[in-house]
Amino acid sequence: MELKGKNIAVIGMGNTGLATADFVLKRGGRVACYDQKPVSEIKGIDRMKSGITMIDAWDGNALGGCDLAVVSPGVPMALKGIQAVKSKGTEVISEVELASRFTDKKIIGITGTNGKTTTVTLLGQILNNAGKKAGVGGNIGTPFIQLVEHDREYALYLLELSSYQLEGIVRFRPWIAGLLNITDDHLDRYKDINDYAKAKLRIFMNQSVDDYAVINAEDRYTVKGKRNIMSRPYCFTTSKRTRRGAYYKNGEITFIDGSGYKTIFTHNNPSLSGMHNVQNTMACIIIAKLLDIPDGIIQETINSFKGLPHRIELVADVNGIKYYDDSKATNVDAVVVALRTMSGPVILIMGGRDKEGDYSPLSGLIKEKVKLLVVMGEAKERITNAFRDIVRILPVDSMESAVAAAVHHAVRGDSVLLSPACSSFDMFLDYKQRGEMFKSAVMNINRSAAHEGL
Ligand code: UMA
Repeated sequence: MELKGKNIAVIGMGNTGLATADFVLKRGGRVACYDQKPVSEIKGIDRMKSGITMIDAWDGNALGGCDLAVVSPGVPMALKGIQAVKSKGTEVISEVELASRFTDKKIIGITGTNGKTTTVTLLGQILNNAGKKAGVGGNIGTPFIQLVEHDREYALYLLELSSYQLEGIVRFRPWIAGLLNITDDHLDRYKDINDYAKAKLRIFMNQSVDDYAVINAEDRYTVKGKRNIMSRPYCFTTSKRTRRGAYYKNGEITFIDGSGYKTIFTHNNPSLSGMHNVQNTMACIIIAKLLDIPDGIIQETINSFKGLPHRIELVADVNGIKYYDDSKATNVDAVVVALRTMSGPVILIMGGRDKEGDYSPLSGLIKEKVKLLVVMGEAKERITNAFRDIVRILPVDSMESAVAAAVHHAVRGDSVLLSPACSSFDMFLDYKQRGEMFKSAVMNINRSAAHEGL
């Protein structure tokens, strides 16, 4: 694809927009950018010198003359301005689509509501340990377009893909596409879960019979979506056997390739505990086997994998009270997973920016395990309304107050769990900052407990 002399509109100037603008400028294109924030608040824009025009009023007409518009994941495709650009006949795509047009390397794409980052991280380590030079990025952090800038360094790409990124693909075609699960999320952006599932299932839309689909056989929406897939399916399951894919029983994962060939892996690393992590590990095993990675390397990497920060991360044990940072739990299903792994009474900290999902799947677990629910952020009221009849609720205004309230009510044997079920953008930069604030509040207690000789 030729970018020289082309007028490219870049919508949203976060990490994706900045990397896209950089990429286009380096190839001799002209860039017109839009962001709802004033230019003075856009970090990193200064490093781009000439060739870039900022548009400060967004009505779609301002970008009417562009050859192509590249939309950042956080900017909804349904925005009026974007639809206006489209209606003028301009192609509107996501950055992953643009990046894919500049590489011939094979792509492994992983999507799903939960578990994407763990799966991509574990698989990235398996590839690395096998000596395969993979560019790892996408929703996990480094924009794909930034990796493609160094295309020659990579043998293949491993991408975490969000529904937002998949909304804007046209020809993007992963050689292996993995879909881990689909549960309620981002319903502030999608009409309903079917609409959200449709966006996720786009990961398979350009695959052919030469490609592979790695699919959760126990997820209602992924199984439904499987019917329309052209590529070769490999399923993973924890409750039955499969003819081709992977299944789990009593601490063992069996990979089976459809011809009768089987190989067995053990799964007993505490950093990968919980059935959700068994599923993530099975997806990794299937993909690693498709890549002909030796069993020994796969097994060793699974055994030595350390859990990720902000995912049911045990941050402290003070006076017999355990503190868990699960800030990455930005939807209801992730909180279900976290609560299932807790033993003993739980003080749960929830809240943040509401995604308009249904909180009721949490009712049973809250009734059974949660002794106090501390709520914060914009979703405070909706969460309170959902659970006021089944648990004691305490509203707070900051992370420090949330942790202080939890400490006040906790006794030996309890767990304090930050698992918000919401995004963080109402009070924090992102889920990482939210998790760090929780950790530092917990560490402060830890210090004062030590000081008081407790
Ligand atoms: N903006 C607008 N108009 C809007 C919305 C946003 O102008 O209507 C502007 C904002 O002012 C801001 C910019 O767009 O300046 C932000 O763009 P962005 O939200 O796309 O953020 P990026 O920094 O480009 O990060 C994105 C992903 N963010 C989102 O999808 C919200 C990052 O995933 C990803 O790591 C990065 O691209 C690289 O691929 C984060 C995320 O929260 C982790 N993802 C969601 C999730 O995991 O649930 C999908």
